[in-house]
Amino acid sequence: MATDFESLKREAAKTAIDLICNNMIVGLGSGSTASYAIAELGERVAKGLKIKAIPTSEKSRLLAQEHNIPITNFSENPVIDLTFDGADQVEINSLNLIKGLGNALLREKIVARTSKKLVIMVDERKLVDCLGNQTALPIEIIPFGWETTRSLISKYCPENRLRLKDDGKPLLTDNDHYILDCQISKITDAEQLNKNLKLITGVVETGLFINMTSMVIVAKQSGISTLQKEKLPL
Ligand code: A5P
Repeated sequence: MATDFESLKREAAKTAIDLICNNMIVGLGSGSTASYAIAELGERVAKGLKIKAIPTSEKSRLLAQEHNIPITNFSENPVIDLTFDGADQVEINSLNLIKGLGNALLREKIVARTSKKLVIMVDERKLVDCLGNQTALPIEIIPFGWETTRSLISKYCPENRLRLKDDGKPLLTDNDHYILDCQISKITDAEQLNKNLKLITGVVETGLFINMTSMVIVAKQSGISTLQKEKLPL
């Protein structure tokens, strides 16, 4: 029987939402798994759960509004208790991530670094021994002079291409930036690569999330399992 990955993502999303308690400030991730979680959170809010949320993309903001989830901001609430989000790849041992396939990596990283706990929800296809290979590493860059930024990035990631929309024009993120998708067969030192890329003027952020993950909820056909570095109540 074919695996129903959408059901697996929904299961992971429900497990993440079970971690949310009254009065928490909650970071809302982006992408299809996070959308399931936002819908589930909306149901809990309708039943009386009291939280406030900070979304990581305009799409997630709209979804949260549709589900009547109260939205807050960093001036009212500078610390987030828990953020749930998806990922494009999870490195099993380190829990380092590649994120940004859905264009939201910059806000996702700002929200993640402001969160006491970052809970990642994935199905088992996203788990890897080493980051890279089939999943491109997205890098958010400033449109001005992007060609020159790209040639500097090429020193570390020679195989890269500008992310385009269906009409062939460059995709603009929620922050009006471009994204460069870098194909790297094996990212053996993600921390150093992230540092090197961030030193290039014109690079705004990379999709490498290093030492940020508190817990990964993995939905498999055989059930839910968790990977974590520190103990969290489930
Ligand atoms: C958004 O920019 C991404 O970081 C997403 O969190 C990531 O692409 C996972 O999305 P899915 O849950 O749709 O796989």
